[in-house]
Amino acid sequence: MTSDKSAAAFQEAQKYIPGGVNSPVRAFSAVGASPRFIRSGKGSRVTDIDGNEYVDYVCSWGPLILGHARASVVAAVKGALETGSSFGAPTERETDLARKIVEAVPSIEKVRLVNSGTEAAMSAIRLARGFTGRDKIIKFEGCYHGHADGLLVAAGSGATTLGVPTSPGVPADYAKNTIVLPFNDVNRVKEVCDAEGSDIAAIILEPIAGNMGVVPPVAGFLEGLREITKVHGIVLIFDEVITGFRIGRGGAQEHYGVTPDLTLLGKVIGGGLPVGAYGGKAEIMAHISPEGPVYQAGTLSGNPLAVAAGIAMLDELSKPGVYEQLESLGAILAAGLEESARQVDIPTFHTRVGSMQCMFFSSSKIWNYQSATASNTKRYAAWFRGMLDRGSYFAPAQYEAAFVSTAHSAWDIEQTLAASIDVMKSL
Ligand code: HOZ
Repeated sequence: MTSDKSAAAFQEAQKYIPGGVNSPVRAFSAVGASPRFIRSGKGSRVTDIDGNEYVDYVCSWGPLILGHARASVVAAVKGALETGSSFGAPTERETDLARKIVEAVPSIEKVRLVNSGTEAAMSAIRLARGFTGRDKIIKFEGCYHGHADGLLVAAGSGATTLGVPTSPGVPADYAKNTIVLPFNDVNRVKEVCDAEGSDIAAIILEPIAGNMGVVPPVAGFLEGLREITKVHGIVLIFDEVITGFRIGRGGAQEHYGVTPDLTLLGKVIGGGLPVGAYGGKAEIMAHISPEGPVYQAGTLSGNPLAVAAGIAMLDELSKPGVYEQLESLGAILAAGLEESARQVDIPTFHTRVGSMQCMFFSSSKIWNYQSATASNTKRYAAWFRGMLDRGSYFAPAQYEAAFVSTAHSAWDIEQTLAASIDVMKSL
């Protein structure tokens, strides 16, 4: 498999774009490779500019739960484009998407559409602060909530991959209001809230961490947070940018039966176009401008193309059998990858919830950031490169998730598992 055209395109891109990419992890620097430049995607597969085809387990980092260029989504976007791409004025479609979100997600009574997960997180934190009149927030090590100041503290995803979990450029004055605690340790949260709960506006977390690899919550963690936040009047925020409409229509909150006060959405609800959303109790959302005094706005918020894609996506996800299919594909992939490592005695630890999963190259159990970041990232990198050469495109970093979509077939996964057996033998 040659990648000369991608290599040349990367060189060219580096002349004009920092690091040659518009989001750091795409540069493949964590896996000692040069990124493939993608020409097109259809269903479960992407094709690079050298003509190589890959079974894609990145799925645009989560949004493409129906695969690439799904006919209904394409038709919806084309239809919307023909009637105007942006108005900066309300449209009925926005209400339609909002209604679908409210109907599906247990915690959401009202929702505001924005343009990205980062924007959703930043706005929800401001809202929680405005609502409570408090400044401090608690976040968890390795959880990633986008790149706003104050949330880019002990952050996962590319920030961890590239060794800058707390970025230069985040003022100490911002970071000091962010209390960072270990994921899955409810006792530490209780201690901190017992000491300074009346100063804490919000606890924010990914209910299933998806940016330090995939780390599900241990039994009692989410329930414990719900209880503590109720006692201290703290706003509980679930960042379901990855898990929303992926783990099920009601997200991780429905799966685990724990209802937060506010929820962040993104990825799936935009069908692959730039969208984010935050929503929750009407009483809290009433503080958002123009209903209330907490300001947040955006020219492209509720953009007609993104909203049309989101509606088409959510309509397909409401058909019977979709999540069962995703569960079964995810299980086959996870079991097969595990078996490929076991056959050659390479220690791995596998985590999975439905259609999101991670294979950690680690002999220990993974339950938080510390255990996740003790993984053998060099081995992941070697496995990643071997898989790429054999036509399977996984995330170019250990600390990310692998996703399946409804477009993945049993044959796709079979091909990937055969490749993994081969690659594991070569490690
Ligand atoms: N933050 C994303 C991974 N969790 C990366 C997004 C991208 O590079 O597209």
